[in-house]
Amino acid sequence: MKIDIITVVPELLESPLSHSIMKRAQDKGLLTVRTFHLREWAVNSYGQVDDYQYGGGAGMVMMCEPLANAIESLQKEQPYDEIIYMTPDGSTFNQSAANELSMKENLLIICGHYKGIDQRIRDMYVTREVSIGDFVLSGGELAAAVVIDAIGRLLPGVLNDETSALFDSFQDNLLAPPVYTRPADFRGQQVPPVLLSGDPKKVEEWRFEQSLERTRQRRPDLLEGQE
Ligand code: 6GU
Repeated sequence: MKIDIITVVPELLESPLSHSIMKRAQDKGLLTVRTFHLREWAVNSYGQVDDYQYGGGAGMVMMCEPLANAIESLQKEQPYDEIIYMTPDGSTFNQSAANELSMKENLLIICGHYKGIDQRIRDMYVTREVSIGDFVLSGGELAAAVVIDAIGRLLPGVLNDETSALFDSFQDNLLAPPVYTRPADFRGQQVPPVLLSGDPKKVEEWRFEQSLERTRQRRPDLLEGQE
C-alpha cells in the first residue's frame, strides 16, 4: 500500500511512523509513506499557503491553489483510490473504517491546519473526511499518524503472528480479553487457572466470555443490536 500525505508540518508525522510496527511495515516494503510539504506548491516567494477567511473571524484558512496544485501533480504520478481529509468534523474513524481502508492500494491524506482548508477543495477533490474523535487537535497530522498506524498493522505480513489482528479489540465489535504473562503468582495475585490448564478450547471459551463481559461493562453501545 502507498500513502501520500500533504502537510505543513511533515515532522509531526515522520517520527510516529518511523518506529516499531510501522517501521517494520515500511522496511518490508509492505507500506510506503511519503510526506509532501504544501509549501512546495506555494503561490508566492514567501511560501504562503494560508490566508484570511472571507466573512471575517479569527484564524487562517488553507488556500485553494497550493492544495489543488499539490493534489493534481501527485495524481499525475498515480491515481488515488481515496483522497482523505483529516478534520474534526469528519466521520469518526473506527476499526471497520480501518479494515476498509487497508484494502486500498493508493491513498492521499490531506492534513488540515489553522481553521482548515477552503471548502471548495473538499467539494472538488476529497472523497472521505475522517475524524479520530470528539475533540480538537491543532492539526490533522497526529490524527493521520493514528489512522495510518491502524491501517498499516492490518496489511498482510506486517504483524508477526498474522492471526493476532483477528483478536484485537473491536475486530468483532468486542473488546479484547485480559492478558497475563509470567509469573503465575505476582505478590499473591494469581493468573486465572484456566490459562494454565493447557486446554485450548477452555481457554478460547474463557477469553470469549471475558471479552463479552468487558464489553458489557465498558462499551455496551458496541453490543446494541447484536444480542
Ligand atoms: Cl482528523 N483533525 C483535527 N485537527 N482535530 C481532530 C481530528 C482531526 N480528529 C479529532 N480531532
